[in-house]
Amino acid sequence: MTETVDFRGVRLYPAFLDRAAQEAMVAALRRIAEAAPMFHPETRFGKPMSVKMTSAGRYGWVSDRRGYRYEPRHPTGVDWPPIPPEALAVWQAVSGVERAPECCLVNYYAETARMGLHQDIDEADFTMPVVSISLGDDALFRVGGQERSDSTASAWLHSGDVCVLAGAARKAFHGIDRLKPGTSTLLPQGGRLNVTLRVVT
Ligand code: MD6
Ligand code: FE
Repeated sequence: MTETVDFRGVRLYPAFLDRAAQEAMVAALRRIAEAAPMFHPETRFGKPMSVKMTSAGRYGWVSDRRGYRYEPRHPTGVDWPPIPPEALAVWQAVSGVERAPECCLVNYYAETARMGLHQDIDEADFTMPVVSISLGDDALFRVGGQERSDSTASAWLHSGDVCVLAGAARKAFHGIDRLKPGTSTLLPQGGRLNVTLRVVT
């Protein structure tokens, strides 16, 4: 059994994926991006987000001036590709629930990309966890409480780490303050991939 660490109610699985498993996951994510190309979403205020994203699964997460939501198709109209077995295996190992994920959101962070403090609250059932996988450069992960004004704490996420937002932490505010460029050799172009798996409906 892999060791876990409790970080502000978030369950961390350090080095859950070994190098070979990380490489297999990256290959699976490249196939997703070939079928459903990465795009820079806009926030609902019309500002481009610094991360690029795409999805796999029954629903993909999209953002534009119409707001944040799940859609059954990529913005170009193509279906999202299926969630790869490598990602399903991580979900099955750590989620603790019977339901299968319906969305596999893939975020790419170039060196200077970040993600502001947010809650994952576009899903219907908050008893279902969110499972996240980090690949590539180290990232400074900030976690707070259920109110934006709650105090926060930060920890570095490394390539191969998995984290689970469940229970009281399911609606915790969280974000990525910055990357530490050059800390991983996994992605030839550098940067970081993050995969989040969720049940949407
Ligand atoms: C990231 N993660 O690690 C951003 N959301 O790049 C998230 O926004 C996130 O790590 C829900 C659950 C776990 C996460
Ligand atoms: Fe999130």
